Amino acid sequence: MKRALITGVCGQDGSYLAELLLSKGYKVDGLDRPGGDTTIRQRNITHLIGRVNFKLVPGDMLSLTTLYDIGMRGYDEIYHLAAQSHVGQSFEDPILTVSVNATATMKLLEVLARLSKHTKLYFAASSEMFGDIVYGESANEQHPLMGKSPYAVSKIAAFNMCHIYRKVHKMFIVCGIAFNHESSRRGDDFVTKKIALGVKRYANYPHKTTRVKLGNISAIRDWHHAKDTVRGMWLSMQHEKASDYIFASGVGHTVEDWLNEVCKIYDVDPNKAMIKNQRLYVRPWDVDYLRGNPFNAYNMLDWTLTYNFKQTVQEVCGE
Ligand code: G4F
Repeated sequence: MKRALITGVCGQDGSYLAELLLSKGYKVDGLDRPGGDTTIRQRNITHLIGRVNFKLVPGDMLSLTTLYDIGMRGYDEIYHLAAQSHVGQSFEDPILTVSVNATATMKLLEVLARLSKHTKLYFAASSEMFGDIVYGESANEQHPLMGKSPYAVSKIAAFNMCHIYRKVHKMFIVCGIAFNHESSRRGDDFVTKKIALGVKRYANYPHKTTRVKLGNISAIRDWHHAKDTVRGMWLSMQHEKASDYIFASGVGHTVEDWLNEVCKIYDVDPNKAMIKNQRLYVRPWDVDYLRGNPFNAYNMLDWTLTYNFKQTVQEVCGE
């Protein structure tokens, strides 16, 4: 029986990944950072708590004790998903973002190199690392990294460090460069879920006070479903060679496209349901266009998408 650790198990990806690993017969530990309301924090994994082979391990990636314990447990596989993952918030607290996303990941690498070199590590990198891609083109794993936010820079630092440990310490480290991936378990402050919840509220109470307040709705993102991403994570860790993989749909849509699709579901006029360019939600420096080329994941991992754009929107809306 393989033993795996998922950091960030309470998040969207962590919860789907825990389900997948349990279905494959793994013994799964989930790192759970105490704090806030437990019911809210654990809402994505309530159905897993108490299940045989699933255990919550309290800890914090910022704690050296936690990192040391992880090293000492000698896991077969670690899926390192814990992060400050909100790009907008990274402008508000760049230091925390770098501490959690970059420095803690670097410490984890060092701990594993010293205490548990056989452990395979998956690092959740991000398409934000690319910064803008030339309009109309798509990024593969070799695309230059020109991050435009503290979040992006933190992920670039950790990504580069993963390459160093893969090369110098001969460790099995996979970097998954996931483009935007969504689901009904997405946090409420990401634009997809925010629109889904906001338009539904407007449909029920159509009034100017219930309109969804948005920032830049012309940004283009390459969205797919998070269940597909986590399958890619697992597949990439089973390949004989550790590598980098793009997880993307290869199709770009604007935030406005997402809004229009949600408005179709609730039968409301998008122009009435939202207010755009709200300063609070416009980023100091936004990535205008992101589209990925998942050829390597398709080719080397037999990774396929089971949700298209429309189905992803529907599932996020819970419809
Ligand atoms: O939903 P978002 O906040 O996702 P973003 O910034 O693309 O990042 C997500 O995907 C990355 C992968 O590419 C992950 F690495 C990252 O951790 C995260 O999961 O924003 C999407 C777009 C942006 O252009 C943003 O400016 O939507 C635009 N937007 C417009 N109005 C808004 C809003 N974003 C948010 N969160 N809230 C708004 O009101």
